[in-house]
Amino acid sequence: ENQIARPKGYTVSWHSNPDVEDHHFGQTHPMKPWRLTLTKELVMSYGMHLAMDLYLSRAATQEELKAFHKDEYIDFLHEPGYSSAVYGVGDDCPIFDGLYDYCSLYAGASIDAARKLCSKQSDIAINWSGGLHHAKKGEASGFCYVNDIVLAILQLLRVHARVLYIDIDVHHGDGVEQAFWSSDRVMCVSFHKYDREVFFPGTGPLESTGPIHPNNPGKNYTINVPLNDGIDDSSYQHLFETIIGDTIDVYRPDAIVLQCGADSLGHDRLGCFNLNIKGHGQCVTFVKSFRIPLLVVGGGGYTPRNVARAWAHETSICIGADKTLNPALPEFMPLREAFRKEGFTLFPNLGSWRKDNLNDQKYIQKIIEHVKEQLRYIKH
Ligand code: ZLV
Ligand code: CA
Ligand code: ZN
Repeated sequence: ENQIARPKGYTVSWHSNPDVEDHHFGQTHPMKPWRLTLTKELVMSYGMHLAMDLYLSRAATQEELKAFHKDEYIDFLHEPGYSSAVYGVGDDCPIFDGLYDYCSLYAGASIDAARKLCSKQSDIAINWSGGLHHAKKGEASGFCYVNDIVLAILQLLRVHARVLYIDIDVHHGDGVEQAFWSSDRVMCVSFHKYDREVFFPGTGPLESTGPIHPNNPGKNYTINVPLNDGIDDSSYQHLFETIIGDTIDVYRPDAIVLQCGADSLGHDRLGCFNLNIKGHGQCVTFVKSFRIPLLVVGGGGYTPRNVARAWAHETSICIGADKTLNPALPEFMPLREAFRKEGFTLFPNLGSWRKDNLNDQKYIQKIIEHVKEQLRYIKH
C-alpha cells in the first residue's frame, strides 16, 4: 500500500509537535492550528513519513526566544497578566489559553530544523507550524507572536555565510525584512499582494530594496515583488523562476529558507491570488533544484483543506515522491470526513473564476526589469 521510498542521496527531516495543533485563536479567527493536524494526517496516510527523519520538536527556551525578541516582550508572552503594555495584542493577535506554549513550540521546531541543516544531518528540513513572518522584536503582528523565521536564520548564520529568504505567502514578509534590513548576509525576497491602503500589512513596494544610505551593507539586499489580485500559475511561475534564478546566481546563498504560506492559493479565505496547488508547489520544486540546504516553513493559509493539500504535496516534492504520489484520497485516512463532502482530489481547480488576473504582461515585465537592475549592485 504505502511504498514511498526515502529520497536517494539526501535527507529530509520533519519537525513537529502535536501540542501546537491544540491551540485556538477563537471561533471567528481565521488562523486555525488544526490545519496542521489535517496536513500531517494527509502526509502520513500517503506513507510519506517513512521517507523522512521525524523529530518531535521541543519548546524553544526563553533564552532562545530572546536571541531576537526583547526580554520584556517574551516575559509578557509568558505572563500576560503582569503587564499593562499592549505589545501588539488585539483582534489579530489575541491572548488565548496556552499562548506561550504555542509560540515556544512552533519556534522550537524552526530552531531545531535549522540546527539539523547546520550539522548537515539534514538537507531539507520542514516545519509547517512555522513561517510566522510578521512578528517584530517587541511586538506581535498579523497572527504572529514570535518570529521563528528570524530565530532560524540566526541559527543558520552561525555556520552559513549567506542566507536567502524567500516568502510566497500572499502577505508581505515584513518582520523578517525588518530584522535583516541592514544586513548583506541575509537577502529577503517577498512576493505579495500590495495595496498600501487596504491590504495588510501595507508595506513591500517594488522600490523598497533596503536602506538608502550608500555605506549601509543592507542596501539592495531586499527584493519586493508587489502584485495585484488574481495572479495565475503561469505568470507567477515566470516571475518566481526569473527572479529567484537570477538572485541565486548572483547572491550564491549557502542556505535557503522558503516560507510557503498557502494563502496565495486561489479560494483562500483571506487571499486574492489564483494559484493552484501545483503552481504553488512549483516554487518548491524550483528552489529544491539548486540543491542548497533548505528550510521549509509554513505561514498563512485560511482554507484548511487546501492548506493540507498544498503542504502535503510540497512534502512529496521535498522527498522526491510527487511524480509517484496517487492524487486520490488515501485509503487509510483518519480524517477522511473532513474531505468527504467535497469529493477528495489533491489538485482541485483553484483557478480563475473568482478573481480576474489584474497583473498584465507589461506589469510582470516591469517588475523583472526592476529586479534585474537591482541585482547588478550585488557582488559576491
Ligand atoms: O498569513 O482579523 O487587516 C502569516 C500571515 O501573513 C488587518 N489584519 C488589521 C489591520 C486592521 N486589522 C483588522 C483587524 C481584524 C482582526 C481579525 C480577521 C478576522 C476575521 C477575518 C479576517 C481577519 C483579518 N485580519 C484579515 N486580515 C487581517 C489582517 C492580518 C493578516 C495576517 C496575515 C498573517 C500567518
Ligand atoms: Ca510574501
Ligand atoms: Zn499571509
